[in-house]
Amino acid sequence: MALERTLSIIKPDATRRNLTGAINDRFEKAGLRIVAQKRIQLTRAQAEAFYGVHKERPFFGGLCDFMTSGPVVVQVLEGEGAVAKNREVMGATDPAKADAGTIRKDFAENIEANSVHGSDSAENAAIEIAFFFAQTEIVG
Ligand code: RTP
Ligand code: MG
Repeated sequence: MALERTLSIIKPDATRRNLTGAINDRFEKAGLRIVAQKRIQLTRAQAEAFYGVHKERPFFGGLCDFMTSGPVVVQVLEGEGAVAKNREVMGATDPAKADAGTIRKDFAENIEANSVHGSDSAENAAIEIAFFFAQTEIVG
């Protein structure tokens, strides 16, 4: 499997509860290397643009409210099959349905405040990484 990169976001419910280090520990123990990272406050426009694919969904407004409710940590994770590996470590969107030992099972509050985002394909990963990072900010 090829070395891949994926975009991860530690969401406001997790930064609020000081879980950044605990979540990063899960990534690193799974063999994902954090090759870029910054803590930022998303603007409403950034949240709406980032989640533009969901704009017709009923949860879109609430999701943008939540994602701008506090700081997030955006990061680039690198590893063999990083996109799928990260989704595996994150667990299902709804923590009630997530497997034991996953980040969402152990830390998420509910289906919306679910602690982490991870790109869902290599193609979207490239788009999402470019949304937040210049090439010079990523050091593999
Ligand atoms: P993500 O994009 O954040 O990695 O999560 P995902 O692929 O597992 O879930 P997705 O379907 O892309 O949904 C994006 C985010 O929207 C919120 N959501 N709320 N209230 C709801 O029913 C609902 N469904 C989704 C979650 O924060 C989800 O991660
Ligand atoms: Mg998604």
